[in-house]
Amino acid sequence: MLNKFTQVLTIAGSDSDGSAGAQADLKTFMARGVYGMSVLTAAVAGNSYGIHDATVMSPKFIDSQINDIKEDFKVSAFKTGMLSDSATINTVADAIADKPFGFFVLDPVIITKHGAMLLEEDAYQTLIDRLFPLADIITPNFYEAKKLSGMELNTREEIVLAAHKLQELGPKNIMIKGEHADDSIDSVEDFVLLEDGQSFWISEPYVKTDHINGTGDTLSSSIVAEVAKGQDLESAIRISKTFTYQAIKNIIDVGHKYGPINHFVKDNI
Ligand code: PXL
Repeated sequence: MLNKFTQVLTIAGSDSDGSAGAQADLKTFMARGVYGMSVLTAAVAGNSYGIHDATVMSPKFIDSQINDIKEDFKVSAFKTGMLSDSATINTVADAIADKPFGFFVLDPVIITKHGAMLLEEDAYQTLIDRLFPLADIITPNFYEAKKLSGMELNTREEIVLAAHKLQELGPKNIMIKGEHADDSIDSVEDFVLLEDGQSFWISEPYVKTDHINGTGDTLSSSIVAEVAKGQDLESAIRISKTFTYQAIKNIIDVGHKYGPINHFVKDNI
């Protein structure tokens, strides 16, 4: 008997060190038990010390990759990660306008954990105009939420307001990932605003480690996998938070500086 797997897709950049981008997405898809595919938008040369070079795929080549997936596969859910510039965003938006790939998790990747910029500043508005209206959920980190909402996020009230402001720009659901501002705080808090107006905070203990490359990519691709397998969105978010937390907590010793998280982690989640 043929073993039919749930099929999912990431449209993202390649990271040579395997810690982030499409590589982290594919590892997450594998760990969460779904068949993963990848359309590459860009490739970065990087290692655990940082990103040292990058190249952007041509719109034509991105379009060819998306068409090849469309023609052959039944994708249940997908995500976007690094989209570099307006030309890339426009290409992806045009190619997915007919909604070929199901549930859409938009991870609005702007900056890496260590400060490398992965989206040109003049493309923020293109992202909002072209992809926000198509997104089922966006998962900005603290910095990205500030940039995209144009708000300062100093209090919980401001984070809630920013989530509503972002929702008005088109995405159905919003997850703003918290930052760990200072060492006296021992948890990280994310805020989720759902399509029906319900909202909740999720708190996880803070893990003091340099091995956090690919955290956001892993969370968003896990949400893709769990929704594709049939979980409702809130359960998919909670399962994915736990998986990501476990992958951070169970450190693997790879690279000399800012290492990857652990996609091998096995858990009853
Ligand atoms: O984690 C954000 C990210 C996304 N995509 C690519 C990356 C990174 C971070 O390094 O390299 C390709």
